[in-house]
Amino acid sequence: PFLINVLNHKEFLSGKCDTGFITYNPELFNIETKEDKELKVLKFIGEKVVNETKGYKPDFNIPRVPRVDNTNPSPGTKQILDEKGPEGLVKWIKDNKKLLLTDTTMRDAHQSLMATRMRTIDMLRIAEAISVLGKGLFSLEMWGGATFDVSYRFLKECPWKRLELLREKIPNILFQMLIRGANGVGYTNYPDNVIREFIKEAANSGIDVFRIFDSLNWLKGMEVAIYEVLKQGKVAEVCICYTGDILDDRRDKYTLEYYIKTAKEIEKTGAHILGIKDMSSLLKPQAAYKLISALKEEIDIPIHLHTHDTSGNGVATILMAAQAGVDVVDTAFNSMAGLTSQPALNSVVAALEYTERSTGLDLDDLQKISDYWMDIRPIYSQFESELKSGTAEIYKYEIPGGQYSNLRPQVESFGLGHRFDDIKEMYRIVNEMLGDIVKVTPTSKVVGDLAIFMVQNDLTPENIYEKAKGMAFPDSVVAYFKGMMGQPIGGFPEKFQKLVLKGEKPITCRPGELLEDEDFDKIANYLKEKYNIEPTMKEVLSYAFYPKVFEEYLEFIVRDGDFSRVSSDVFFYGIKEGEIAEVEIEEGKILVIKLLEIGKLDEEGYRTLYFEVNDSRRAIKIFDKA
Ligand code: 3PY
Ligand code: ZN
Repeated sequence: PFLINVLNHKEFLSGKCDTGFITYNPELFNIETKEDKELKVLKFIGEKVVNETKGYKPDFNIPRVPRVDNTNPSPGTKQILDEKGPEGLVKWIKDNKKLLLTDTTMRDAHQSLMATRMRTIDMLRIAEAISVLGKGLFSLEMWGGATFDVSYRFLKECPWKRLELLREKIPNILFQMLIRGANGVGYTNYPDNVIREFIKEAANSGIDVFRIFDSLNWLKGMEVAIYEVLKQGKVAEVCICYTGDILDDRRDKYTLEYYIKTAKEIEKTGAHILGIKDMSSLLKPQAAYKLISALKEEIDIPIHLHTHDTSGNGVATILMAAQAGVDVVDTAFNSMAGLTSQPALNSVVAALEYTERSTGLDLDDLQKISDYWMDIRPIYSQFESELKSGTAEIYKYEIPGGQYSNLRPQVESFGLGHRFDDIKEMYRIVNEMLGDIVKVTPTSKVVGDLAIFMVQNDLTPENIYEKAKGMAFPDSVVAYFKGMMGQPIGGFPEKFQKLVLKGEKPITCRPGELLEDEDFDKIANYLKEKYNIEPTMKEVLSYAFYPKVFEEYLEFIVRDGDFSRVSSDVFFYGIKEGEIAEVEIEEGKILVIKLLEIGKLDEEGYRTLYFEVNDSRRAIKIFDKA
């Protein structure tokens, strides 16, 4: 059966396979019969129905996938990069009068709105339509940030495969990822060779634009990543994270001068594009105008603005930035925009029609893509926050979009739901205690963890030095004060640092200088022995970033099955009584499954589920954990 699997495989037939082919397609080893797979999928559905949804499933619209002819996709920005290189692309951007747009729907928008849960299958269904109807977009941010680990951790699917499959279907628009400098796609510093190899593999798999940031705006933390992106011949978009308020004269740390100085330093690194990363939606419209106008005078590389709509002022910020001459802006299709996500793409396009900065994009075409996401979004509603409107209080708390929608459930998990307002206030106070720092993954987590810790233990800025003397602070806080996330502007508050480190010495150099190189061969051998696979570099890297999460993923695939082809309504809700669903268990193999009945609880605590599968009756027993 293994040989048959190989001979029938799409990549093998197309001759596109290389040495990684066998390990990279774990399904080849599924020498399982169709019956085994069928049983696994029935068990998976049974578990959902009995132990998660209790038989409840909302009605979902059938997603409207626009029909397009993509036999000859129009050349787009991807071709400009491939033909002219990063410098050619930069020249093209600078010669352009139009406002260029990035769509973030497949990365930051779902990360910020629905806890990063969007599955590859939902992206793939609209991918060809995006390549045709969205051909004029500058780029698609569709990888990196939290999507990497969430993909393995909760969706049980391979992020590398997502990248490669999307690349096949969208050959004409630049692909963009978010990389957290020396933290890569993780939450802590990794050895330099992990960052370098990761970038190399990502570039080879289809990433064109690497948006690099450091969570303290510490340039040293981005050095390795910048150098490697340049070496790979890809686009290095290096960020300043925006914090504070340049319109407020009382705030003298993150001033216009500070941003100009940092932007100049970034330009000197060889960066192709300056990214302004306003993760917390703090860049007010007039501030955007002031900042972009000044930067346009001072630096020569194009400017790409990333903001969120948490404050409700997102579109205004984009429009003011456009007026000041920003080159590219981040937006998300309307049905996936607003709130903690990006400002609305279709609305920005409409607002700029018949003006100097008109985007040249077709609103009717873009509407079709937005309609598709509108149909998909309700499937993920269980992951959305309760936030119903933009909030101006974000200017006070400075909490990043993704963290803001996640904070309440996190606080509730500590049993502190009733003290949510105190925790937000403490977040603000903790930021002051730390000396007003840039707050973005992972430093935003430090501030969040510390705020929760302080409220939990009734600590205040006044009593902490006595009361917390013997206390062990959260791991993230210790790592921060040790210097493992880099050096904050203005240094660490010494007294606080001493309290947390309890005599341990902090570092002041780049953490990567102290970390030993990762031993990739050792990881490969370990995976090979334990899982009987021939691991690719991508798999080795996934393990290097997230050993436990990656192993749990491998174990899930072997034990429970690979459900990446199962549609999302079935993946999250199973099938309800009386419903008929088409379930793809492997490429081209579709089972028509009807759930006839959920049986009563028996004496041993099981329920029998009766199915009709391709016209045959099947029954399975599931233990009811309730
Ligand atoms: C991430 O690091 O995932 C972010 O989106 C930071 O804003
Ligand atoms: Zn963001």
